[in-house]
Amino acid sequence: MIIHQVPVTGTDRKVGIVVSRFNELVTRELLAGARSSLIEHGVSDDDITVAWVPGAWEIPAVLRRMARGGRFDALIGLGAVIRGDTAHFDFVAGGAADGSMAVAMEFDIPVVFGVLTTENLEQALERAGMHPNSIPTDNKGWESALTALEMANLFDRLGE
Ligand code: INI
Repeated sequence: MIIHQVPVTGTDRKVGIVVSRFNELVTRELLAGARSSLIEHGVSDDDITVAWVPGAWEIPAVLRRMARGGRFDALIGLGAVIRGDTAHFDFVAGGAADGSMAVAMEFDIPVVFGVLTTENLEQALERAGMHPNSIPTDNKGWESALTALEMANLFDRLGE
């Protein structure tokens, strides 16, 4: 049996992050969590590229741009779609998810879906690690960074 289980290390990794401004109170915490996590796992701050977009709907198009350039080992989309805010929750959340997956498939690159889809703001704050009792790893941005590094290492291990 051959088992591939790779470490979550980020030395020399280049990571692109697309983060949406909608619900920025939440998304800036996701971004802070992702950045801290990447750095803690060995990624240089200079190797992290961040692009802000208006809303989660816009994330996939910018992920695609980043993927097309071929400069990144992994990409992360960060956003917060809150059902209470919108009648078109399903369209925005579904479009962001489907579009992000399409980029991963088209360009054969790890794309992490770090877009919160919650019923209300409270749930979103909790998943961004903003609850008074939260610890850094409760932040989904932090978790997204770990996923990105593990997937980049796994892609390398598996080769073409
Ligand atoms: N975008 C979000 O990121 N989160 C939301 O909760 C949201 N709501 O509630 O509508 C939202 N809408 C904007 C959308 O992402 C686009 O920016 C907009 O439709 C323009 O294309």
